Amino acid sequence: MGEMTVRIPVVENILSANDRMAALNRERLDGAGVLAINFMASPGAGKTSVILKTLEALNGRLRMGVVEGDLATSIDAEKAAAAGLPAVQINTGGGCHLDAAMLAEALPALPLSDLDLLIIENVGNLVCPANFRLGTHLDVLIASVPEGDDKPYKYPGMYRGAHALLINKIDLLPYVPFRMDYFRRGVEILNPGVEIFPVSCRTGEGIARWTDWLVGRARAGRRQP
Ligand SMILES: Nc1nc2c(ncn2[C@@H]2O[C@H](COP(=O)(O)OP(=O)(O)OP(=O)(O)O)[C@@H](O)[C@H]2O)c(=O)[nH]1
Ligand SMILES: [Mg+2]
Repeated sequence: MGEMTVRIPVVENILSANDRMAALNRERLDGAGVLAINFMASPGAGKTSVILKTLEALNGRLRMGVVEGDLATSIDAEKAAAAGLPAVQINTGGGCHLDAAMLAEALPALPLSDLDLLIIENVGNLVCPANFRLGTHLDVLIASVPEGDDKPYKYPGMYRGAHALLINKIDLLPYVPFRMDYFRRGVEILNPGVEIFPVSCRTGEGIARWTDWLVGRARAGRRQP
């Protein structure tokens, strides 16, 4: 028996245990009427910045909380808490992604019944987080202009699964080479019709369209049985 035939089933077992835990998280979130979003992006793309901008632009339309995934620090959770958000920190101890069990541990620390929206900032990484469902309703990918326009082609797994895509730092378009049509073509091949929001956390451009969409999704979720 080759090595691969032993290894592959082990990975599958780990993933299905994670999926079971993710289903429990989903039940808990649905029970509390909370729309939960998994923010994924490379390090520094602007996950925390988008969270803070979203809070500002929502202006009370949705009651929001956050879970901050990080290798080792609580820097982002402190920023969120300072902005007035209920925030929980998960440190992965060097792990490159959050998993459903980590989220299950974090949820009781949040006032779920007082929230409409929970944003989970995953660990900055364009590979690992795509493989672990958390039980969230929407996977949102945040790309950013300085990362380069080839990222959909190089990290297809992440782009394929996303329910929405933010392109952050569009204020930098005049300063860095980024072919928007080439980028969008790559996205379209992997994820046809995915909702795309070009935004800038620096200037605020595009943020209102994103938060209006979010409010619509949260309200639609609440109408579901
Ligand atoms: N020019 C510009 N800079 C931005 C924008 N959004 C975020 N930044 C900057 O990008 C850097 C990283 O932003 P963060 O929000 O910390 O990114 P992150 O994805 O949360 O980073 P990690 O949590 O470390 O993975 C910071 O210096 C931000 O000020 C933007 O729209 N335009
Ligand atoms: Mg961050």
